[in-house]
Amino acid sequence: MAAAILPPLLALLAVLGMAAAHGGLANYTVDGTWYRGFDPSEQSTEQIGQPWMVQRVWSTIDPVFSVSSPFLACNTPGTPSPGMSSIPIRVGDILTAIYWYWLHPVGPMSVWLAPCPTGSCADVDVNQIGWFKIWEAGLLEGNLVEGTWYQKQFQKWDGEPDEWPVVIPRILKPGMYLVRHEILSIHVEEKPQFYPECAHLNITKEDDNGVLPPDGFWKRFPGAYEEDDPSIKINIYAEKYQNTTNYTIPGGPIWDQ
Ligand SMILES: *[C@@H]1O[C@H](CO)[C@@H](O)[C@H](O)[C@H]1NC(C)=O
Ligand SMILES: *[C@@H]1O[C@H](CO)[C@@H](O)[C@H](O)[C@H]1NC(C)=O
Ligand SMILES: *[C@@H]1O[C@H](CO)[C@@H](O)[C@H](O)[C@H]1NC(C)=O
Ligand SMILES: *[C@@H]1O[C@H](CO)[C@@H](O)[C@H](O)[C@H]1NC(C)=O
Ligand SMILES: [Cu+2]
Repeated sequence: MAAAILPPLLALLAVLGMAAAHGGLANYTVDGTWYRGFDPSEQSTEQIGQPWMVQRVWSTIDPVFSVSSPFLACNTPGTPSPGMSSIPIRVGDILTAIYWYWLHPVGPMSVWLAPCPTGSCADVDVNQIGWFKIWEAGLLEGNLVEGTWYQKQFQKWDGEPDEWPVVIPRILKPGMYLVRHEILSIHVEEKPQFYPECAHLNITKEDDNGVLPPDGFWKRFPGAYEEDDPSIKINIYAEKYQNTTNYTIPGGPIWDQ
């Protein structure tokens, strides 16, 4: 299906020798400052243990297929890199995720935060802590197959890095947080592909009046999604969706205070 929609880009990637149409979150920027993430295509020994690393380790560009996988939280393996650092950012600032050659056009995207209770995100078990969603985007216009999804719109489609900017909520309590970016691609019928990556944030605020979301916004990974959720296990090419121009993003409401 992707081949039918995207011949020029696939041709470009064939030239570049990138056979697999997967990708991931490479780097982050805040206010023009770049923070480097993990690159699964580079030697891990040159990245793990480096003080500049802000992202948890993900060793493959392949998706996570199961809503019950422990790697749904922060990809595979999702472990912290020893001595890694965190991205300094203030509430109200824009965190921009930079993706390599993202290629899938269909499915929702979401951003989640989890406070690190001990103040050190390296000690956190990403499957045990509570996450809340701060941002999401799905189908912007048109139908499920040919319509414009944010996932299609955020891409430059010429091989250049793609940018995904998100504001840190202004009333958030400052502290150390994990940030989790997730792209869910649903272009293959009833075989959802989850692409999560996590980084560590040091969120600051001028005063101490910040808050956390109330009950009802907190989720776990795995746990946030049901296998039989019709938004996740979906065949977008089914005749019954022919004229459907709405899509319910899974995972519950966003906390967008
Ligand atoms: C991410 O940063 C590294 C190191 O600066 C750079 O080599 C790479 O091209 C960047 N990737 C993207 C997609 O911007
Ligand atoms: C977070 O940032 C504050 C302000 O710059 C700094 O004082 C603190 O040491 C940082 N904490 C961590 C764990 O990096
Ligand atoms: C979709 O709309 C077209 C044009 O109105 C109609 O012919 C078709 O039967 C509709 N399909 C479904 C599944 O409702
Ligand atoms: C579209 O909206 C209807 C009514 O709210 C809902 O039942 C349906 O599941 C939605 N369709 C999709 C694909 O999410
Ligand atoms: Cu892919």
